[in-house]
Amino acid sequence: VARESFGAVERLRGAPPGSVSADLAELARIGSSPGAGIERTAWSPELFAAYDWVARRMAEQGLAVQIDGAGNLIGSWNVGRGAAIVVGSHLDTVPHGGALDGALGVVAGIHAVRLLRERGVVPSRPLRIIAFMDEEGTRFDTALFGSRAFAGDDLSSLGDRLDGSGISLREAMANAGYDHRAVGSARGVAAVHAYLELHIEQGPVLSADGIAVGAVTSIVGMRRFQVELVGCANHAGTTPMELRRDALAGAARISLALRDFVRGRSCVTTNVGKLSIEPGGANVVPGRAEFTIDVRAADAAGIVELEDFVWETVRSVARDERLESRVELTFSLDPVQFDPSLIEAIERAAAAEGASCRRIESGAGHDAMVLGQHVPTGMIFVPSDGGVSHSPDEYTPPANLELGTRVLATCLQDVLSRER
Ligand code: HGY
Ligand code: MN
Ligand code: MN
Repeated sequence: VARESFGAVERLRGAPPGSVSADLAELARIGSSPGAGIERTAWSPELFAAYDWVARRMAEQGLAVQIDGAGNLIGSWNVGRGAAIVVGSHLDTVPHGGALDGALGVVAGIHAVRLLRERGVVPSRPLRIIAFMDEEGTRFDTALFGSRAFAGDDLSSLGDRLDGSGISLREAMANAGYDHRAVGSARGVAAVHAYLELHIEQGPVLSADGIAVGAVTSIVGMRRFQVELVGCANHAGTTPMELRRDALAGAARISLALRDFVRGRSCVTTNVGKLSIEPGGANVVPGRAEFTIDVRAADAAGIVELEDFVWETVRSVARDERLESRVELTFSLDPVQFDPSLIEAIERAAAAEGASCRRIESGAGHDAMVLGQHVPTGMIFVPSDGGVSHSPDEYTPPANLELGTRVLATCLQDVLSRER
């Protein structure tokens, strides 16, 4: 259940027309419902309505607009020569999401083009603004789908993934006019010179310390699992406690074991965020539980250790509770370090714009963690009020959104003028 919105979008709406903040408030109408925030899941009509809105904004800035075979929306300033500089993020959201996660990076990219034109900058290379398809993975557990396709990863095995209503990714793509077999055509990373992404921090650090800009140094490694436990549904009043094979009890034990394992360690997290049990009666012992596990660690050794712990914990709890278990690793990405010269370029750009800046690690995943495995990559964070994100209350003051956008534009200008 979404929390009551504190009017985050309304506060953005008060910003001057034509500003990044006002544009984000307008975009936030698409997929929003009262009290429940914004929901634009992968391949949904809401997401494509957002694409239409953004495509119009791209065209207004003179960008050539196309959508590739993986559903990535691309606006190109076809100028100069050689490999392109790409600015990206995403327009899909989590359930009950906010107005800024992802949307900021795309809208700010378009405004950065506007600022460069106003400053008379003619880029020496093509500049592309990309909204990557399905960063969140909310619907099919296919996080970072568009950026992984763009990077050339083989995603052909994901077509059978089902959403909550039993529709496969292949079908959802077909319904939207896309062919799952053509995803490979989206490979485009070879023609990228560097990648930049502006995003809200989604954590409390910058906001608590009153810092306007984060120069991101790294992103945590992530693993996601889908787990199924099968016990035996039975009468809740007559089945003796010691004879039960309760799938929910197993799921709860696993969730708590993971939590206890990472407590007291730094830079590691675990989360069980989706759980369903069957048959689902107040007077029936849960016979089946299905749930997700998301684990993250800042370094490579930490993520390997966590992954091993997940496999071992599910196995041992299932044995102890006399449950059958099935575990599938659905997503795996290693930690990424960003390009030192781009981190410095972001710091220079912040200084040039008079913005306070500090280096910061990201505990959230981003399209930049995919691109960063292939090309020089940098990320700019702006503060999240109270550290709130993945919530309708996600908010960053308009002044910070505009400042972050200027830092992005200045950083682009810097990178373009240096020709590394
Ligand atoms: O899951 C994440 O960290 C991101 O928000 N997609
Ligand atoms: Mn997110
Ligand atoms: Mn995001």
